[in-house]
Amino acid sequence: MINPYIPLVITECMPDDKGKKRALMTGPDRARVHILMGSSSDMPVASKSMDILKRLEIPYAVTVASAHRTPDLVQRTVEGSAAAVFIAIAGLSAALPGVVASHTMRPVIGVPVSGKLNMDSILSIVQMPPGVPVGGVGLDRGDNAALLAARMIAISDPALLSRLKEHWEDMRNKVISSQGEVLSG
Ligand code: AIR
Repeated sequence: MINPYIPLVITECMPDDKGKKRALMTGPDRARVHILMGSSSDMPVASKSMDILKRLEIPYAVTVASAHRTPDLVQRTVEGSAAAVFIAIAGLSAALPGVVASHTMRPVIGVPVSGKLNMDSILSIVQMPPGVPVGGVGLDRGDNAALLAARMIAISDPALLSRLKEHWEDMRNKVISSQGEVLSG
């Protein structure tokens, strides 16, 4: 039985002896970004965040905790986390980012998950009351949440900033080469 108070996955990417990146399991104190999701059904969106964090070699933790079904677990997860930034992913009445922000002074990025309505989760994240700020990205945009978290951490981490710039350059090159494909096709 998994202890729900211990984050499910904590990954740190380190180069192995062949210079290839490999994922390592490590302790919760090493995570710099903590991803919370309201349900395991939000995993496809969380995976987008994890892919970016792995690529940028940012250690992260992941916990499934619901603002409504397990509010105590949300509080304990936030209070027990050493992460610099939280990414909170939820659909429907997406209270999770706001509840996380009510338990910490660290920045929280909310990711609304798509469903039948979509505006329900978007507005739940964007319409926070004055005094409890939550940043928001687009519907299902776990990737952008991770990139925004990386930009926050990169303010005081020059090595991460250069990895972010490489990522940006790759994106730029893809656009430029797609232009060539359009012209030749
Ligand atoms: N949710 C879970 N607890 C509170 C909320 N708002 C959200 C989850 C998920 C949706 O409800 O974040 O997007 C449906 O959850 P499930 O577990 O029924 O698939």
